[in-house]
Amino acid sequence: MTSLAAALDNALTTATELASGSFPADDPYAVQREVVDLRLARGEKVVGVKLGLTSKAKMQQMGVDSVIWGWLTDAMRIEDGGVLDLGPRIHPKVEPEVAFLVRGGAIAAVAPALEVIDSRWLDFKFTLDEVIADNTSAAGFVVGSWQPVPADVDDLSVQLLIDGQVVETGSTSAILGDPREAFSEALRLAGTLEDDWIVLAGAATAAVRVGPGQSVRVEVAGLGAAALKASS
Ligand code: 0L1
Ligand code: MG
Repeated sequence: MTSLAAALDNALTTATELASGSFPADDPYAVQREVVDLRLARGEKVVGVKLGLTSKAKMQQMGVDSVIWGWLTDAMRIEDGGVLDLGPRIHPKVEPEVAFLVRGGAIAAVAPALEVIDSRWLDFKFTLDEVIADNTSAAGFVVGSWQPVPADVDDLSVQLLIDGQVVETGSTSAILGDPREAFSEALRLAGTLEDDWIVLAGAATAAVRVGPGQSVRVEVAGLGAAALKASS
């Protein structure tokens, strides 16, 4: 086990931040796998994968031109309308996404989704290698009702609401031009996608900090909504 994986796992389980630059990471995806294996050793199960940095804005911010990916586990899942426990979080943010359901290595259905990201790095500041090692900041997710994939899934309007107020608006086109591209990237990067896994395609807008007691909702035109409530 690398010292970086151990430090990231400690940051996760104690909700404390690590200072960027503290550890070298020769192979950030190998460290990421170690971090996820520690979660699996505690009884969690892989339920899918997520894509990150799928919008041009986020890629430019990190100075990269390709997506990153990480693992989703059952412990990260929050039921639609359920509670995000802020107790074990450091500085959580929410972002509006779409999720795909996998069957036979292909897309079986789509749903509106929320991702909760919570970097284990101090002040959400990190290098690309560091955020990859940190399982791409994955912390939680909500998936709404599965729907057949509409023909215009590449340009559906998306709204993120906090306590009933719209705080971000965007389009599914912000996700690699077409969120189905994110599914293809997930398949390419993960090598295999198992039946009933969830693929979180990436954010349609910037992420927004979520605080105690806040209600968070994503609305995707034609797909419906998904929601969570942060604990107080
Ligand atoms: O899901 C994401 O796009 C997050 C990727 C990591 C960068 C971040 O934490 O903002
Ligand atoms: Mg995301």
